[in-house]
Amino acid sequence: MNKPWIAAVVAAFLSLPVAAQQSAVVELAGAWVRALPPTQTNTAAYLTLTNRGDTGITIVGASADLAGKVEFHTAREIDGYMHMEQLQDLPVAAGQSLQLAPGGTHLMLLGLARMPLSGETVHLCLELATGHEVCTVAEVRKTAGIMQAHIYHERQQK
Ligand SMILES: [Cu+2]
Repeated sequence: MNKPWIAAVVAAFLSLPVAAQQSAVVELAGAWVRALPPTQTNTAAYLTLTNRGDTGITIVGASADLAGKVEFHTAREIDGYMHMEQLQDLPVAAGQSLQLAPGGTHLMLLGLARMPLSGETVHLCLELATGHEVCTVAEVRKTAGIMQAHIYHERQQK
């Protein structure tokens, strides 16, 4: 419609070779999704992301099977209660790993079409600031109790 929109498309196209190069150095490992009771419409996903490249990367978006929307959250304990805060992006410096794990930063799968079952797999993709995507297959694992209680419990054990 207007010019900034066209410029963005051209810029995305021009940056493709760089993006392809970057995706090769982003490694996703150990991805899993927490299976909650079927009445729940949201759940969390965890994984370890390693930037094996020599430049920093920024994860700006994510998507997953069944989820209407995926957000980046970080869990923090305030006055003895666990709170989740949304993060806009996840920067990962060159050579660094980012651990998305219970009790800390995680992917929040919102507006699920249905809760995935234990033993199923969920296709999970992360979008880099370059516009490229890196994807992985996450294993769905069951858990007892509600997510908040579980996060708190795991926190206590550290
Ligand atoms: Cu969350």
